[in-house]
Amino acid sequence: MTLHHSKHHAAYVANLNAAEEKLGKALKDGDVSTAVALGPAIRFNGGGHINHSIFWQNLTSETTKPSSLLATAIVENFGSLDALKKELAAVSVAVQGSGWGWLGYSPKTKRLVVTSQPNQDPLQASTGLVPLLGIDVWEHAYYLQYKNARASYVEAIFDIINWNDVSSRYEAVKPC
Ligand code: MN3
Repeated sequence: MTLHHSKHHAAYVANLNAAEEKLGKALKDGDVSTAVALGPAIRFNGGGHINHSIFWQNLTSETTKPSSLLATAIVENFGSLDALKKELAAVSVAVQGSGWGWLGYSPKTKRLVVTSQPNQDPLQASTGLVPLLGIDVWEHAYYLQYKNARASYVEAIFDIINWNDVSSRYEAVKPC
């Protein structure tokens, strides 16, 4: 996790800063072609920064549990917390190649949704879902400790989920 934070996340930030600088110059120069060409780099590195910023806050060494509001929503949408974990684990493990498993909130349907995104595609900008809990299933997230056993990594990560953070994110967007 230290390497993941200090090297991988740091690289997304450094590359995003570089792309932002080029974008600023291109826009100032009226160079629309260069500005448009920077789109993929901004999506990838900006997404990497957004996703990892959520990921670190989603994790804790302390024992936490969903707030009563989130717990109620989980039961309404999935039947139980165990059922949510099972669905989120299955979707995360099934990501082809690199990507993220997500628990999100849909402002449109007012429901909790489990889904996944490829690469570093950021959930909200890509789908409109508000990200509550993200599981990084890039190999860099687990290969050092778990080798190729993505499922074991995903199973273990549920032991360190910061449900206080997930609950805060839910309560910030849920309808009153
Ligand atoms: Mn990562």
